[in-house]
This record gives sequence, C-alpha cells and structure tokens, in this order.
Amino acid sequence: MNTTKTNNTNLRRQVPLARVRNIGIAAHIDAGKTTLTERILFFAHAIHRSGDVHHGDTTMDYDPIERLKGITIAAAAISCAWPPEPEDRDDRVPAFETHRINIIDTPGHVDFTAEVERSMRVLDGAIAVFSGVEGVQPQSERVWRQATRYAVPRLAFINKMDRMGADFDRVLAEMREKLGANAQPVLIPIGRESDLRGQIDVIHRRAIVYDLAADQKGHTFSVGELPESERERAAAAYRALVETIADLDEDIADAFLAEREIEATRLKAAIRRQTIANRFVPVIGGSAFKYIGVQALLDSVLDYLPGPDDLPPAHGTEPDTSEDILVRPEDDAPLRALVFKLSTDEAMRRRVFVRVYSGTLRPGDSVLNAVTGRRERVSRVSEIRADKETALPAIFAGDIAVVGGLKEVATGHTLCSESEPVLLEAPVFPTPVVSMAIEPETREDQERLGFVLQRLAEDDPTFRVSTNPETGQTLIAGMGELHLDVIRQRMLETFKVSTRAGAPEIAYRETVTVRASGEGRHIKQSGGGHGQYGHVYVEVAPGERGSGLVVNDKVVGGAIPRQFIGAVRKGILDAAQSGGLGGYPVVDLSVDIVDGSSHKVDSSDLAFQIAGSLAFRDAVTKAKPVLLEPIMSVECTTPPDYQGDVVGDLNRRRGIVCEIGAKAGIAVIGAEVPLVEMFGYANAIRSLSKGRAEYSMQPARFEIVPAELATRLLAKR
Ligand SMILES: Nc1nc2c(ncn2[C@@H]2O[C@H](COP(=O)(O)OP(=O)(O)OP(=O)(O)O)[C@@H](O)[C@H]2O)c(=O)[nH]1
Ligand SMILES: [Mg+2]
Repeated sequence: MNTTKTNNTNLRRQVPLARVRNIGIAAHIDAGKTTLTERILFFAHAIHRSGDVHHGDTTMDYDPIERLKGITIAAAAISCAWPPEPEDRDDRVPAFETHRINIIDTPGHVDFTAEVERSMRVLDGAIAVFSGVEGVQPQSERVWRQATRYAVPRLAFINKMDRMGADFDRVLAEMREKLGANAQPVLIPIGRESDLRGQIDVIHRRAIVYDLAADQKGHTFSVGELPESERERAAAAYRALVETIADLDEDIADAFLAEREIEATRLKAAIRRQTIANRFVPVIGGSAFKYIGVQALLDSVLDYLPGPDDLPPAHGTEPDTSEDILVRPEDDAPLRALVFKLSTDEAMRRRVFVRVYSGTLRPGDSVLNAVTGRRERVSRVSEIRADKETALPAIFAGDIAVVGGLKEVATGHTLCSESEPVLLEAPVFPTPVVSMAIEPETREDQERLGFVLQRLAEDDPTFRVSTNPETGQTLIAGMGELHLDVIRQRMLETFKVSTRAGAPEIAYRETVTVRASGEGRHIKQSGGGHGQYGHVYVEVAPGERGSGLVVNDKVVGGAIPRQFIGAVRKGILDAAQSGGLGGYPVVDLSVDIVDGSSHKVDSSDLAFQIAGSLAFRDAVTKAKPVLLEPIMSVECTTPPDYQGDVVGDLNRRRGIVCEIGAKAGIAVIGAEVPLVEMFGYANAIRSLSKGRAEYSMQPARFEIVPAELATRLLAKR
C-alpha cells in the first residue's frame, strides 16, 4: 500500500517548485562563506542581527567548537525568503513573488570534505566564493571539481573586495585559467579596498551605489546612471557578456548577428539557460563583510540558478532489476528521498537530513528504506534552521528537511514508497589517511566510549573506528589531524567522554607489485563424525591506484561448489582488512578465485571462508607486497623573503616542488609531500617565516613508500 500517496490529497505546497532554490555555498577555507550566509539571512530578514565569525556569534557556525576555532566544521542548512516580506521591501523589485531559498553553508577545510561532497550531491545550484585577494586557492579548485562531478550549476562571488590587494579582474582570469570556467561578470565592483562602494549592473548598464555615510549595513543604496568613470568598463563588459552568450545561445546569437538591441529580460533568460546547462558562470563582485553586493547576488540566485524542476530528472535504479528509473520532482509521484547526512546531538537525538526528489512525506507515513529493505515509520518532518527545527505538516518534492523516527538508517540510503522501490545514487566519500590510538581517561568514559564512537562514525562517513587486533587498542581514523582533534573535542564537549590520544599516524595501505598465486587448505578430517574441508587456489594481480580490491570468480567445472563461493569471497575480504606487512588494509589489486576442491560431507561455509583467507594471504606474501602512503598536494604562500627557506624545508620533507609563482607580491609554492612528513608543519612554517607564510594541503594520491623507509617503519611496529 502506498500510504504516502493517499495521504497527501489535502496538503499543498506553499511555494511552487519554480520558486524554490536549493543552493550551497562552497569555497576554500576562510573565503567568507559563513559571513556571506549571515549577510544573506540578515537581508532576507531571517535574522535581526548579522553575526561575525571573529565574534563567534554567527547563526550558521552554531557549534561551540566551530565558534572557538572560527571555522566551519559541519555543513549547516537554513531556509529564507527572497525578496523578504513586502512591507520591508525597498522599491527595487516592483511586483514580485517571494522565493524560498534553502542554503547549505559548507566548511572549507579539506579535513571536512565529506560535508561538501554530500551537500553537492543534493543541491541544485551553488555559489562558489573566492577571496578577491587570494583568488583561486587549492580548495577552491577541489570544491569546483566536486560541483562539476555532480553537474551543479554555479555563480561565482568574488568576495573581500574591500581588502588591501583585492583585484577582481585577476581573480576572474584565474577562474578561467585554473578552473576552465566560461565566466563573465554580471555585477562588477565599483571601487576597491577602502573605496569599495557599489557594483556595475552589467546587464542594465547602471550603477548600484551604497550610501556608506548613512549606513554601514548595506540597507541604503541607489540604483542609477553609471558615473562617467565606469562607463567604458561597463560597455566593454556588456559586449563581452553578449558575445559569450551569443556563442552558446541561439536566441541571443540571432539578435547579436542582426545587431538588434537585446532586451535585458531576454539576455537574462539566456544567461539562465546557459548557467543551468553548466556552460556559463555569471560572476559577481562584492564584500560580504562590508554588506556590499549581497542583495544583487540574491537577485542573481533567483535569476540564474535552477529550481528543482529546471534540472534533468534524477536517476534511480530498481533494486532488483537494476533498471534505470527517472525521478521527476512531482508531489503526487511515489516518494523518493535521499538521506544525505546524519548528526547526533548531546542528548543522543539523531537528525536525519533528506532531500526529497519526488512525492510528499508527512508524519505518520511508513516508508521503505530501499537499502536495508526495512519498513520504517516517520514520526516527524521539519524545516531546518541551523541548530533549530520547525515541525511541518508535510515535505514535498524538491525540499531539504529533517525527518524523525527512523531506526536504522545511514548516509546514502533511499527512503521510498513500498510499492515502487528505488535506489538513488549515494554520494562517494574519500577514505581516511590519518589514524590515532585513543584510550578512555576513566572507567566511566570507558563505558560510553564504544557507543559514542559508533554514533560518530555513523554520522561521518570519513571517520572510522577499529580495534588493533594485537594490542586491543582503539584506533580512530580520519582525514587529518584537525579532523581527529575535532572528533575528540566533540566527544568531550558534547558527549562528556574524555580520552587520551597517541601521536597521529599515517593510515598506510598495503598492495602487491607482481602477479602470484596462492593456496589455502583448511582440512581437518577425523575418523568419525563431521570434519572440515575447504580448499582454494587464488591468483592476485596488481590493480590501478585507487581501484580498491576486486574479487572475481573464475572457477570452472564446479571445483568449488557454487554455494561456497560467497564464503570464499568473505574470507578474502576479511583477510584483506589486515595485510601481512603491518596489518594495514590491502588495496589496489584483483583477486581471481581459480580452483580448489571440496568434500561431499565435510565442506562448509566456514571451512571455505578460512581456506579463502589462507589462499589470499599466501598469494599476497608471494606477490612482493609493499606499503602505500598518502601524498599531499601542498600550496604555501609566503612573502618572497622566505621563499628559499620554505622550499628548502619542503625538500627536506621528501617534498617535490612542482611550481613556484607569484600572486600580488606573494610567492606561491606548489609541492607534493608525503603526509607523514607534514605532521607539525603548521608550527614549522610559522617559525621559519616569523608567522607570515601560510599553507593548505589536500590528499593527492597514494604512492609506494621507499623500501628503506618502509623497512625502518615496519621494524618499529
Ligand atoms: N575584509 C573582509 N573580510 C571578510 C570578508 N568576508 C569574510 N571575511 C573575514 O574572513 C574570515 C573568514 O570568514 P568566514 O566567513 O568564516 O569564512 P568561511 O569561508 O566560512 O571559512 P570556513 O567555513 O572555515 O571555511 C573572517 O574573519 C571574516 O570576518 C569580506 O568581504 N571582507
Ligand atoms: Mg564557514
């Protein structure tokens, strides 16, 4: 029975789909995402006072650890109306209909990349924020690629135009060069640094000028003729914009070739089409901190970013037949919702974040979790406002919301109607690179530790917990030192579990370098009663970096009976968890199950599982196993005086310097360095540059640890 469908007859959505925008804000660390989100909420009247990150009073960074550190850790969602209620409106927008904008503010630090990944998976559009001074930074490239992977249309906001050294044109050029973006400005800052005072509206060739004397919070501005000094710039930008769009869009091409005047609405419609098709990126300059350019950015979100029904339908698969199913954002279609995030609060209450792709969901409905196959009852559906929730009578296609009452659920699961099960594509997360042994401080902590760790690991797909089989120690693994530090702090502050930690270690991997075969025999046959009989031959071969572990069944003629292949596979997967060199996971290889033998009475799943493990270990030992270590791509920015010292130090860390450049009088050094050599680098770079150099890094790939080093490393274990 499809409860969802029968229940929704008397409920209607309040905001039509065409007036919904689900957008994310993504960028390099510190580009100003949270500041921009606060300003958006302020202008949309969703908050009365706009918070500041350095005062620790923002709505979006509500977590005490975020406020303390001044960075975003968890993506926070919030919803606002634009334009805000009519009585508060200026006359800039005549007759209008308000839109609902759901915003997800994501963290910039690469240790929390999972938050960006899962947000991108469910968003319809994004604002990519760049610093007007630093331009396109390594993490900006990463989030840009993430958005491209999920085909998320985006606007670019070049922020911090009030800061010394800000340069709009340079950042625009970098976006084209480094990101390959087909980008043209639609709103260009007027003035820069302390003289920043407004924007050129390129499409209407007019000026938006803020009255800074009257109002420091961006409420007072006038829209009028361009000042003489900006006319040439505006005309050139308009030409470039029209030419670029004419290249992409037939409608504008025709008008352009006929040299007809192009009406603003027509040009905007074409920009919208090309932005949504991911062929064009409108660029906007301003300063979130100084409240300049935010209202026009919001207008652009409505003008150019898609609503849920502007995008191609989402793809799902039928769980049994794997048939492709198109999911259209219709309220009366069967329910299809993707769980993209879980988070647990101090009272162990769990928030389950979903994006509804089709259908309607209301409290009391029962839904099918297409991954677990379990039927679950939804007790509550709510709108999200950062740390608060408002219960709703229903949520509809295109909504991002929190649902309550689910018992067994994880990130990437699909909730759907029982009559028409569908699996929606789950986001993919990177694997941890750093691990750390931890132990509880007291007996009380000991009791809660396991439970809390399990919850945290369920919430965060890039956080793993395991037990060292030899020492019995608890190991936690994540994306970096900061990630693990934040996890321990959260355990303490939120869940009151205090832990001692060992030094961070690399989450090494093991792999093979040549082909080899192996045999596993688990044969125990006594005279009377049942014995055990499992016998397996496997062949292993090196695979590509990042390919993981692939197991193939190549047995012919029933040497291993069909029903035991699953057990052999399980034995191999178990053994691969902990390799023979240092107990690290064995990855990037293929394993063919090729032959074996069985016994009519004594063969069992267990015997074949053990034989599979033994055969795998035997083969890997013969296949010249090696250790793999994570290599980081590092970018340092430093005053030129310290360039030599920074490069020398990177070389001593087994680093390979790939690129040295300059940006606004600052040297930029790009290098690849093994992660193990980067522990404690924050202090090192600070002291060798008197605190003036900075760096950021992100995982690049895994590479073989040099033999001599590997020997030393393994001897220590
Ligand atoms: N001068 C100036 N400073 C800004 C501007 N926008 C943000 N900042 C400052 O830059 C710093 C970082 O701002 P955030 O908003 O926390 O940046 P974020 O992108 O959210 O950072 P993460 O979430 O940690 O990646 C804060 O000190 C802000 O006050 C701006 O337009 N101009
Ligand atoms: Mg932030």
